[in-house]
Amino acid sequence: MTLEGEYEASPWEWVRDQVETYERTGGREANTLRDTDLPIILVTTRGNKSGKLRKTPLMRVEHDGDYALVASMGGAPKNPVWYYNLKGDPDSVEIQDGPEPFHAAVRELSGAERDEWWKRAVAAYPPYAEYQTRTDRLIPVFVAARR
Ligand code: F42
Repeated sequence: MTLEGEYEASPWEWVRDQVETYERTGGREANTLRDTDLPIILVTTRGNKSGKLRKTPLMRVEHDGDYALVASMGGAPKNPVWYYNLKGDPDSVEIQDGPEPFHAAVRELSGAERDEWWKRAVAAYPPYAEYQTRTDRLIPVFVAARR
């Protein structure tokens, strides 16, 4: 299934470029975080105000076919906007990890389940641990499963 709606690119140039190249090459290029060899995925959400489709690269944290989505935003004091998009419309989500996107169901984690996925997230991308020390908010973690 493909989400219906108008796509609005990120205002951040490096993010916009990564999304464009990843999609154009079916994930063969622009599939790592810049200056690293750590893999990323693309997540499509629906804007909670505009209703437009937004595409967000995130680090790839995969386990048994499910993915953690870590709303770290580099340890900034505020959640990224896509956090609110996911909360507002958790049914309008697509994940791309390779050539084709797939429709996903997401939910925010808490307690032991969050702890378990947080460990996986830090194993995949160690700077998440440092990001947590920079902010008072508990960095939100979602799990996304193929529908
Ligand atoms: N960010 C993370 O939080 N975690 C990661 O693991 C991560 C990895 C990563 C890897 C590669 C890469 O290129 C980027 C990576 N990022 C990661 C950054 C991530 O892709 C996002 O850019 C970042 O998290 C910020 O997300 P954001 O949703 O806050 O994006 C801002 C810049 C943005 O797009 N703002 C738009 C704008 O026009 O200002 C708004 C987009 C939007 O969704 N608007 C809503 C709407 O309805 O359309 C409503 C807006 C509102 O006012 O509520």
